[in-house]
Amino acid sequence: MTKSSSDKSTIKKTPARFITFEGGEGVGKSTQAKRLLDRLKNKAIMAIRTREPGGTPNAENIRSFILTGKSEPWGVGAEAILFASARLDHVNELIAPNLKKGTWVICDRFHDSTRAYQGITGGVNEDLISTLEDLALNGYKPDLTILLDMEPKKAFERVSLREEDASLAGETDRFEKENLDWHNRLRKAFLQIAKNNQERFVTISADKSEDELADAVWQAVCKKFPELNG
Ligand code: T5A
Repeated sequence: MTKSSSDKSTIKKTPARFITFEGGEGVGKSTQAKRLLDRLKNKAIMAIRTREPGGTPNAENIRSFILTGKSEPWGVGAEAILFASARLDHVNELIAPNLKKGTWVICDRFHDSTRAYQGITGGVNEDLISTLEDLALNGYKPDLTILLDMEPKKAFERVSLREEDASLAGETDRFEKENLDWHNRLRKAFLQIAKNNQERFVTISADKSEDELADAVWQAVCKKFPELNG
């Protein structure tokens, strides 16, 4: 194959990768997931963006049940099970089929969120979290997880700007109402998970402009998957 014809076709043939974004509320995960999708598409890579909880009709139903607060009286353990149920459907119906056909998958939150929110911060037993993880992932562990790290107080300032829209849509996130101390513990939980899984995680400070952050994310993705450098 000549050098001039190799770039796009080589990239298209790279194995499909599974990339997740994690972090606290409002750190910019959704924004950066979109930006990464655009960059991959510019490289002629087939890719989709999805989110958790959600991503499939069944999982979106569970999302709305949890985030509108209906599951709160059931307790944090039941919520961990609900998140895992949504995840199992998401993996089986959307993530696995796409990876199998060679499409990269970018997911806005995944199993590390259950470990951080319901496990370390919420107090659900670590063994139960691991069992739920095994069940829900069905072998589909992310190849790369990007943790966007930021002081919760600053991230809340971002979230507050669009709070009005969120309530109009009828989906007020029940976890946003936890106090600052809880969110500081959540931040530490994510950092701890990243430290325990260094082969998979890259932690990036999210306290920068959208463009700067998009560049930092792209750099991390290219470092992990050098085939992107063509
Ligand atoms: N949950 C989820 C669990 O408890 N357990 C689980 O297992 C799972 C999967 C999900 C909730 O469920 C919990 C966690 C959550 O509480 P969600 O609505 O998906 O609910 O909540 P978040 O994931 O936190 O989504 P957010 O939209 O609140 O945060 P993002 O995606 O991190 O932030 P984003 O990109 O939407 O940006 C927030 C605002 O900031 C602006 C954006 O325009 C937007 O207005 N912004 C920036 N502003 C300045 N500089 C930047 N660099 C910016 N980037 C974005």
